[in-house]
Amino acid sequence: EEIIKEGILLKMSQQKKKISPKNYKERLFILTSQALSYYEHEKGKKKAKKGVVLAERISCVEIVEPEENAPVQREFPFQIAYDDCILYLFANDEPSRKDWLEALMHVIKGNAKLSAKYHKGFWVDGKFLCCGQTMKNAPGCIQWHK
Ligand code: 4IP
Repeated sequence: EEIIKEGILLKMSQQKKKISPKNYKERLFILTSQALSYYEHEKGKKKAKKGVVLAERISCVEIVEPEENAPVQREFPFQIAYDDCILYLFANDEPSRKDWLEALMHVIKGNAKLSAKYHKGFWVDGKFLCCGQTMKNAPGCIQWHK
């Protein structure tokens, strides 16, 4: 499978379980036309696979409003919404975030069910900072200009 984009990004734990910790891990991300996969790495060298998001399941890719007083490594967040999950990733700078969003858009543009709306804010402590909804899969609150 041809690699469209590859690079190291910080990710927030997806907190799929109620008791999941909220933490941040640096992972090597690899995007193909089929999927976004992430791996542990050692100085950029690919190690164990930690997860995968299938391209066809993705409904939205957009920036997120950074948290207040975000540490430098979390100033450029973006989100990948799929199934009932949101994967939050953090680029090093604005150009890198823009590149990732463009590459992801390219891969998902043909998807049948891209969302009309999304959430500008993070989902933290059981609710969205933007709209206060408490379900992680709550419909987006503002228009997504794809
Ligand atoms: C883990 O924390 C890692 O952050 C996982 O990320 C994450 O899985 C887990 O979230 C979280 O519990 P510990 O390493 O402290 O156990 P990674 O897979 O990149 O190592 P995700 O789903 O974010 O990949 P849960 O909710 O999936 O358990």
